Amino acid sequence: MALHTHKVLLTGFEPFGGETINPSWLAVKALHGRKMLGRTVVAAQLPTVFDDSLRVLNALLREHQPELVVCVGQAGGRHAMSLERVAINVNDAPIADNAGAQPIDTPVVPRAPVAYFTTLPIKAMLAALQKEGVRAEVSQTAGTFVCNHVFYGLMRTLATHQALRQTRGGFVHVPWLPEQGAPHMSLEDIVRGLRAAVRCALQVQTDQALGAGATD
Ligand code: PCA
Repeated sequence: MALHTHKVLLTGFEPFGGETINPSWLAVKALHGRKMLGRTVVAAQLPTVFDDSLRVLNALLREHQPELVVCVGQAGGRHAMSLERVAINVNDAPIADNAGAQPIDTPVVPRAPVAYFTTLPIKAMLAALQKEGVRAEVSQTAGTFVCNHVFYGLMRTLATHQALRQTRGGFVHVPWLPEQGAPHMSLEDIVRGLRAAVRCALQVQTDQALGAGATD
């Protein structure tokens, strides 16, 4: 049986689409090495590249055997931190990734299920973020670009690897920073929101346990 390492893995992405910063990486980097409820946060950057992103993520999962994984990405145009509910088995890139690839209607993993749900307690996390005064929402789509690709690959790996069977994981999209355009959120709020989200996920196993209701 795998040992529990008491680690939380947070990932952010490198800038993409011609931008020079990505708030997802800046935010998780700010939490690297922090202790949360007795666990140590490990932050890592993923390439915004379809192929390489999952290679890097899977290597991090093997190395750290984390108890909890939250992958974070930028979603320009969203006004709130988006707690993603579902990853779908499709790549349909609206723009080229950082290696110039633009897959259209290909599976993330061939002959694998259509979708996976997050195993994070997103309703409890929503309440935790709102209590912190950070704008948040449950989102029903992580898109069809590299973020959904990573989210699907994460959930597929967690679902199929015996050594990771106790690891829970999911995906959070964050808005632009003020210097990138509107709508935006401050880095301070994004970091505070992620911290509250992780602490909540460490304390609450599932939303079923909470009996949480619908959000809309
Ligand atoms: N956001 C992109 C990929 C990398 C990132 O930060 C997305 O939403 O797919």
